Amino acid sequence: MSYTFIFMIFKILCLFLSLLPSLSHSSSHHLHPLDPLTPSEISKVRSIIIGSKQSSTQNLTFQYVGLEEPDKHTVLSWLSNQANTTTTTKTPPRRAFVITRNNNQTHEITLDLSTRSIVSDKVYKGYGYPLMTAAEQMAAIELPLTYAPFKASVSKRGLNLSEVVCGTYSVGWFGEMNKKKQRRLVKVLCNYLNGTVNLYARPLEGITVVVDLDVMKITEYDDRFTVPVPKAEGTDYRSSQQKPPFGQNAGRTTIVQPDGPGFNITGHTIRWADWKFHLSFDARAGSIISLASIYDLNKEEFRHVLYRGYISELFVPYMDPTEEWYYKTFFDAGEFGLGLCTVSLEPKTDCPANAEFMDGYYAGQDGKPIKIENAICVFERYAGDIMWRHTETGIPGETIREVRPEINLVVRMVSTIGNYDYIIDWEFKQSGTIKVSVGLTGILEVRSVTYTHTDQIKEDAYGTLLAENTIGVYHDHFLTFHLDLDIDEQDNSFLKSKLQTTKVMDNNSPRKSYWSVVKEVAKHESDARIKLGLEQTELLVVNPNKRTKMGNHNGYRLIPGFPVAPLLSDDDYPQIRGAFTNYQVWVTPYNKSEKWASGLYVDQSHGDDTLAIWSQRNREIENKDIVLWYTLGFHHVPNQEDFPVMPTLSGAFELRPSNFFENNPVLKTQSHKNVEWPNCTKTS
Ligand SMILES: *[C@@H]1O[C@H](CO)[C@@H](O)[C@H](O)[C@H]1NC(C)=O
Ligand SMILES: *[C@@H]1O[C@H](CO)[C@@H](O)[C@H](O)[C@H]1NC(C)=O
Ligand SMILES: *[C@@H]1O[C@H](CO)[C@@H](O)[C@H](O)[C@H]1NC(C)=O
Ligand SMILES: *[C@@H]1O[C@H](CO)[C@@H](O)[C@H](O)[C@H]1NC(C)=O
Ligand SMILES: *[C@@H]1O[C@H](CO)[C@@H](O)[C@H](O)[C@H]1NC(C)=O
Ligand SMILES: *[C@@H]1O[C@H](CO)[C@@H](O)[C@H](O)[C@H]1NC(C)=O
Ligand SMILES: *[C@@H]1O[C@H](CO)[C@@H](O)[C@H](O)[C@H]1NC(C)=O
Ligand SMILES: [Cu+2]
Repeated sequence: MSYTFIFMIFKILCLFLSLLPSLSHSSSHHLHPLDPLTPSEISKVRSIIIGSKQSSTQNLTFQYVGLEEPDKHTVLSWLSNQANTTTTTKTPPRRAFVITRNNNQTHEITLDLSTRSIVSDKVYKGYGYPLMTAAEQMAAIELPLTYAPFKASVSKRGLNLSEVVCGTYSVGWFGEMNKKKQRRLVKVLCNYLNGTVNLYARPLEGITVVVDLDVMKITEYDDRFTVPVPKAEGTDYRSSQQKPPFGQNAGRTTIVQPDGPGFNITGHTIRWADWKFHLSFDARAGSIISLASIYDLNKEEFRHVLYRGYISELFVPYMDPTEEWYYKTFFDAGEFGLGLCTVSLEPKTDCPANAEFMDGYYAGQDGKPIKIENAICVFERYAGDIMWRHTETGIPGETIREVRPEINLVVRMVSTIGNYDYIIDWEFKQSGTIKVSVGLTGILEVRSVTYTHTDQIKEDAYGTLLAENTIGVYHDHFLTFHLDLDIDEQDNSFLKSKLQTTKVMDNNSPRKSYWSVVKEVAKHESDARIKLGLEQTELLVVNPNKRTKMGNHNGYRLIPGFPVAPLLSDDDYPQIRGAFTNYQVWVTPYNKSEKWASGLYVDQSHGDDTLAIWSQRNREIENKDIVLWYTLGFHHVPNQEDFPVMPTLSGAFELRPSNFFENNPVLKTQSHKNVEWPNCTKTS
């Protein structure tokens, strides 16, 4: 997929683009009940919790701080009151949900910000551990550098310790059951710089360092074998470090919007074309879209589509079962935090020139707010595509041509989890479609080997030889989305429209077969577990209580991406923890506490709180408030082109209206045919 903009064939410098107003967040606006915690609210959370613990705060760390969202009915009644200008609307009480570690215990705390009180404080007794903080990971990666056995390993390899940098890797769970013996561990792996910034390309193979995060000490160390680190040459990806020959460049490109952007952002609420939605930021999920509704011209009202949509988990298992690699089965949202790993976007490269930016905030390990500047960008995308068209030449004497260009609204964030960069786009179309795309780029996780040619490889290498001494290890990426569709109202049903071949039995038709649609309503959760690609089926969420004038049920259709199923065996420990990927589609009844497909505590979890476990209750889902879960997957067999840095590989799915409108909702959409270039200065 290519995202380009209005091509500017002339070399011009558009001064006015830099004059676009940047987003201002006045603190005076009333908070929306789904707004993320503000920096001052995060500080308040910290002081309330520290105040309540008094003496025992020495080992207190904040592993997660976020909004405790109000109940759905509270939000919805706030919203409908909001629309009624004759009543004054009070924002429901602001609450925070906090996970702390204190004296080796995980605390789950809910607190009320307006009354400055702790509503509940429970000690979690299960197996998993919360998100790791950035500060404890920073502390852990420093440990090997002063650890004598590690220093000996480095000099044994003839390397320079001051050129070694380390990173943290969650340890996973592989069947150990003794809770008493369990400790909060992380593995630390190290890489070599000395002449490159691409540290991931030069791993120090053979060394295992295990750190206990609660005592912040190395508790296990092993150096099993030595493989030389791959050479630095050819690994640098910086533009300044590239040497000729260079290819031809594409034309210089930007986008011009003479009247400024066509969207409005008030607080966290965005209005664009006929869409209205709320955009939030969370340390674990990253961007969250809520209350997306679209204005219906026929009904003259906004209609609900998506109550809440976000990435619930991102599971990345690697396929090398050897001692130094087997545990690499990451749950990036639940262990590292897609929000915590969100990076600042660079204007004009990460997002086009017409983008506006929003900052994100999260709590550091000490509970103090940390700002991610330009964490999310919002922009109108015009890629030269066609929204709809028709040329009519069948009418004698005239030719009719009607075309409408496609202009969409994109909400983008990038999460860089160590080596990998994930570009996450929520794209709204005027036709009512919401398209979600994920772009994978960044640097592959590689293993150092002695091979310099594939002909030398006689045994399983678990990956592709990408460069001399460098194996790109096979792996998957599974992104599980929480999609709480509310089509007009909360009570919805999940429908499978099966396309079935029907044999023509009589002799009245020369045809022997045709296909037709057999609709099946999912009554229980078990009816809605779908392995895609096995059947020709359309998947819909419909409102069984609402129909078009023609009598079809109002609905939205899931258009999945390429079907990708997990290949690990069901009894493999990572797959037990990642069992929510066993089906690409699940439907559950709405339950406010069932947010995280991998469970609330994922690090070292045993898979006892996953979507797969909840679904076993086999609850009723017909004509109920339901949540659709969809997993977008990638099997990644690395290619040489992915080295030393990988060109973006994209996957996407769509939620598209299906008998939601009475007719084409973009029939009357105007095209702006005569957009003039603004006053621009020629550069050369
Ligand atoms: C926890 O608190 C104790 C007592 O003050 C202190 O000795 C210890 O270093 C602390 N541990 C960590 C990991 O901060
Ligand atoms: C607005 O609120 C008033 C007072 O509560 C109520 O009488 C009226 O019916 C409401 N209007 C709408 C459109 O909901
Ligand atoms: C936490 O547990 C570790 C063992 O993992 C122990 O050494 C340490 O003393 C404990 N710390 C506290 C504050 O209980
Ligand atoms: C570091 O890089 C330099 C330049 O490539 C090389 O000469 C030197 O041997 C390297 N040192 C080590 C310890 O790898
Ligand atoms: C090791 O690296 C440091 C910093 O990069 C450099 O100053 C030092 O000279 C190097 N030592 C050796 C023995 O190469
Ligand atoms: C944005 O705000 C302006 C000024 O208040 C208004 O004219 C325009 O219609 C709004 N646009 C949208 C998409 O709501
Ligand atoms: C909501 O989900 C949690 C976690 O699965 C479960 O413990 C609880 O019983 C559920 N509540 C209802 C009303 O089903
Ligand atoms: Cu990959």
